[in-house]
Amino acid sequence: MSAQAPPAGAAPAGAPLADARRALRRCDELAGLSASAQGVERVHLSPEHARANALAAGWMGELGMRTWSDQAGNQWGRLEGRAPGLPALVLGSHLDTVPDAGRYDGVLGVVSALEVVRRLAPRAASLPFALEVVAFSDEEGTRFSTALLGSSAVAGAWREEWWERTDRDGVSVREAAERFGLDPSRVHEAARRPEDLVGYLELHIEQGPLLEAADRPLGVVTSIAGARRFTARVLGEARHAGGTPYPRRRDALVGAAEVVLAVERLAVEADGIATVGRLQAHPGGVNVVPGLVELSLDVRAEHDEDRDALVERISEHAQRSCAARRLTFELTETHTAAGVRCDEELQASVVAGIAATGDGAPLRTWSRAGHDAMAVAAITPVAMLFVRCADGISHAPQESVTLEDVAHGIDAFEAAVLDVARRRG
Ligand code: HGY
Ligand code: MN
Ligand code: MN
Repeated sequence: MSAQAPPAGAAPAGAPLADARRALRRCDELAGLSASAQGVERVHLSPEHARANALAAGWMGELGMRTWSDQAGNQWGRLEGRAPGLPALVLGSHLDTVPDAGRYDGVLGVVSALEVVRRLAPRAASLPFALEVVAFSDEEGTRFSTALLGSSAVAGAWREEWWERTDRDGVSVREAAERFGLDPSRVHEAARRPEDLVGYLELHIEQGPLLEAADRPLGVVTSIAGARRFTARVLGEARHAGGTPYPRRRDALVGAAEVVLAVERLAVEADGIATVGRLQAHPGGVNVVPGLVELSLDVRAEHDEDRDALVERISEHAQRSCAARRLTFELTETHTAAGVRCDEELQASVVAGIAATGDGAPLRTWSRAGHDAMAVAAITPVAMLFVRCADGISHAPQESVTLEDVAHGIDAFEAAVLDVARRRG
């Protein structure tokens, strides 16, 4: 018999809405740190990233936290527990965004973590762990077509080949890091030792419609899907759009269109998730039959083996459909992340946290979206708390949350941290 979830919209018991209001105000303030005057865009190692880190560092300092930014561009704050130098329970998420982003993806997790620190700071001297907040960068991979760079460095999983990745202006990660004031030769200093950590808890908007459909403000994440990302190329032959008869054409864009439709059909058939988010026809003249098309491919599933089988099916189908048009299909992997199960004990603390808001049997779900917790899981147990977002919208300016749900989320986050403290005595 599940305890009734708090009626939607009910003011949360105990959560001063003021904390949630401040959290949402800070999401708005961070949304103003954007490369674009129209929407929100804040990418790895950009001036906006530096300003967001500085803003977060100021908020951390106000709470009495010791602050530092690491050699991967992540921003940290630390509050000692009942003794100096204890292993830390880390709360956090990311401050970087996708292009034309919403204002809550990642950001809500960071500002909510700071609200929890604000509440627990007066009793930090009784906590059996230090409390840290991390604002990761490059969870999205928007600028350099890979992802989780900041959290991978923290997990000690930095790959040297990432330095040579370039953005659309040809700037490499290495150059961008140096311009940002980082020393690439010291990136390994960002790695945290497992023995210095108790665990990692991340609050994040669900970025899907399940909580709204279940009329629940909060949910527990059981596992996080690992995405594989690719750049695909369809090669044909550029020709005159007027003078070239159809039998003589090797139109790369028509071939790519068949691939895009097959990606959706094969994903639906396999109960997987595959998306083409970007497509570029070359040379791009309106009177030129495209000779080359570059497109992105993002593939996920609840289990890695199902995801990998879907990648194979998509690749085989695309090879065949392109060959039938005398086109060539090439697939290059640009990012891969293994799916991750959330730690059972930390999940239990999240369940206890949600119970403190009146929901005794919270919705549990696997995350279709990727998160920094996936990288951090390599060095410490992780768990996530989902907050409902309107119509499941994310990665778009229409992304939104309610004040009440954010207040419930901060309450649950605080209660989850206290449950971890109780379990650790
Ligand atoms: O792509 C994702 O799932 C995440 O939002 N980076
Ligand atoms: Mn995202
Ligand atoms: Mn995110």
